[in-house]
Order: sequence, then structure tokens, then C-alpha cells
Amino acid sequence: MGHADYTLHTGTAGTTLSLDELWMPFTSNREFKADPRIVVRAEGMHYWDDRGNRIIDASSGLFCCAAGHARKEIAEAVHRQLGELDFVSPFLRAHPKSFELARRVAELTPGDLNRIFFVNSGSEAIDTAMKIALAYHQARGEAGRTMFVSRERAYHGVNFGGVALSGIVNNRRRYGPGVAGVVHMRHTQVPENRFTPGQGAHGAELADDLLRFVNLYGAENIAACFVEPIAGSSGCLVPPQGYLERLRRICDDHGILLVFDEVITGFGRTGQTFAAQSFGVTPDLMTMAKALTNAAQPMGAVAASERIHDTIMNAAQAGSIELFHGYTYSGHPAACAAGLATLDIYRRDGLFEHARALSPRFLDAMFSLEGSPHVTDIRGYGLFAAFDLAPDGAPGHRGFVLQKRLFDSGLNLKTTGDTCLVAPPFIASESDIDEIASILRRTLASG
Ligand code: PXG
Repeated sequence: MGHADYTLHTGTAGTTLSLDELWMPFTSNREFKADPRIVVRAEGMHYWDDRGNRIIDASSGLFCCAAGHARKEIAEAVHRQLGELDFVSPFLRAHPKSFELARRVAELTPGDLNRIFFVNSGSEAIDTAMKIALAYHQARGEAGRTMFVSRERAYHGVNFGGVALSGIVNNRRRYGPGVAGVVHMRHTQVPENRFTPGQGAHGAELADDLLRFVNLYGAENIAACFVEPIAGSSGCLVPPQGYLERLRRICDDHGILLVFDEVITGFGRTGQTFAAQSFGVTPDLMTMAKALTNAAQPMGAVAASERIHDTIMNAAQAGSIELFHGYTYSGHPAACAAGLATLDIYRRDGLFEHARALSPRFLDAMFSLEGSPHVTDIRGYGLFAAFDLAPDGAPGHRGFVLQKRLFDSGLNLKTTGDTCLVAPPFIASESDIDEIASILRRTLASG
């Protein structure tokens, strides 16, 4: 590889960055470094690049800046916290805000998902939930339950647990056999539901794949079934009507834990606090991250039912560590401060209600793209939508080219292959939604 550097157009006059040393995640490094897009500032709905161009953010960063960018209240809370208590070990020691944030999160979760384990990312939340599921079954004398059920098209992060659950071939293919005993249900993108806003009428019976695994492997070997209530990264696959209810019933009938990965859907994206509440189905474990801190600090969490938590607690010898798991930065003071300030904003500004109220306008705008060149399907729920493009030669090429053209036209949007994901911050106005739709329409029409 040759050498690449880049001279910033604004900021410190003439600052030249060497691009060689940074190995960028989930990016074609060689392509990016030959043709970089550098963002230098953000506020509210917008980014600014180093040339001074304003770019509307239709992806909330990566589905995480739900309250909009650069919220001063969060920045100040983090600053105050670091001046007061920068760090204390989360093992054997604690600080007040970790308890406060756990209580605030527990107030928001459905059912009795009131025991909160903090981590630093969605990927860590997934691995933590897998361990809790195994520990729970061991504690109740069913140590044979070690298998996990996941789903095609699933994205559960990139640690080895999440890779084993992954239903996206590129996230798996280089990384060996990984965790044994994971099987995948079929995904829920059925052609009969094409261009249907909200939950499609077709596909509830796909949940019976879980039953097939029960019959094939024996329920006594299966620990948990992991699903994103709306599969996010792979293209906003909204669950068919009745699908999640059916999964819940099969899990209950066979002692399998149901885990909702709410890393994208959590904190208002569906118009309720969690997708579990939007769809009226309560899981046994729930993972979350991203919008928990509005992305001002890295943080994730697992919410466990009191039953699971208490079973693990009560099975351990008095005085022993009940769960041998945790991270140096579990419940980091700065992340907790960011989380508390974020939840305050969501509540004070009624942002989840705003997301719910804006959803019909947003979905209308997104579904109005039906008929634009190359658009083969559109899906959406709440303030989350996706549209698929017909491939142009190599899979992913059209999506890749489009996201660059959109950025250059003033719109930031995440693509996965040839699927475009739209998830605006909840502070969006109706005119922001119209602007997003019109840039999309124009750019699709011109190429
Ligand atoms: N679960 C879900 C449902 C996610 O969407 C993770 C777990 C992992 O979170 P962390 O914080 O470890 O990244 C995610 C993350 C994309 C994209 O291309 C999506 C995510 C991350 C990076 C890219 O859509 N989601």
C-alpha cells in the first residue's frame, strides 16, 4: 500500500493528517484513503465536513445519536463527572451514578427486566447475555442447555459470541468455527410483504423454525433464542404480525430464554422506549447500547429479569462471586453521567413521544421512494426504514456508490451492501424529514 495523507481545508490552517496509521473498522481502507470524507463538527441534525459543507444526518451517527448531536447537557455532565470522580474499580467498589443509572434504566424496561449489567458496547452486551443465559440454566440444574438459536441476517456485534450468532456471512467467514452449537432460523424478509409499512401480514410461521430445532436437538440442550425485534443492520426487517408472539410461546413451552437485542431499537427508535413494548412481547433478557448515552460515551447494558438474576444469586455460595464476568469499564463514571443526562433529555423533551408522532410522516416520506430507479423493496417502523437497491454488478457496489453520492449531496446515511438504512435523530422536524426524502429522491433519480 502506498502512502496517503490529507490536508484539512478548515481548522488549523494547513494541518496535514497522515492517513497511514489508522486501520479503519468496517471500511475499505484503501478506497477511503484515496478519497476521504472527513467530518469535523456536529450539532443537532447536522454534520459539517472540513470543507464547510453541511450534511444532514439521516442515520443518527450509527443509530445512536437519537437526541441529536453535541448535546451540551451531556458534555457538561461528563466534564463534571471526570473532574469529580474519573474512575473507580467496578469490582468490589462502586460509585453512586452506576446505581442511579441502573434504576433509571430499570424504570424504562418492560416487565421485571430490572437487573442491569453495564458493559461498553453492543457486542459486549451480547456476549454478556450469552453468559448470563448459560449461568442461569446451570444454576437451575439444566447445565445441558448450551446451544443458542439465532437467525439469518442477524447482527449481534463482532465479538466471538456475536459472530457465532451472526447471520451475515461476511462477519463470519474469516473467523473459524467460533462458539459451537449455534443454529439459525430463517430470516423474515418474505416477498409477500414487499413495500409494506409496519408489520407485514405474512411470515409468522417462520417462528416455527425454533420448534424444528427443539424437535431436532432437544429443548433440554437449548439455552436461548436471540433475535433483534427489528433486524437492524441487515435492513430494517420488521417482524411479521404474530411472529414475536409465536417465538415467545415456543420459548415458554420449552424453557428456552428469549433474548431481544435492542441495541438499535432501544430508547425510542420504534416510538416506544423499547421494541418489546411496541410489539407487546417481553423477553427474558434484553441487550442495549447506542442511544443509551446518545453515543457521547461508549456504553451498553444487559437487562435481566429478576427471576434470572435471583436464580443465579441464590445458587451461588454465600460470599462468592455469583457471575464471573465484567469489564474494567463496566459502568464507567463518565458513561453513567452521560447516560443519566441522556435519559433526562429524552424525558424532558418527550423525544420518544416525538418519534412516535413523527413516524407516519417519516414512513410516508420513505415509502414515497417506491418507483425511484433501482428500488426493489422498502420497509419501515417507527423512525427506522430501509430500502433495497437492485445490485449493479458486484453485490454492494450500487449501495457503496450511492452513500458517497448522498454524502456529497449533503446527506449522511448508512448502507449495508445494497440496502440503505434511514434512522434520523428524534429531534427531526417535518421539514428535516422532507429534506432527507428529497435528497434521496433526487440522488436516486440521477443515477
Ligand atoms: N447488536 C445490534 C442489533 C447492533 O446493531 C451490535 C449488537 C453491536 O454493537 P457495537 O456497539 O459493539 O457495535 C449492533 C451494532 C451497520 C452497523 O453496519 C451496525 C452496528 C454497528 C456497526 C455497523 O449497520 N450495530
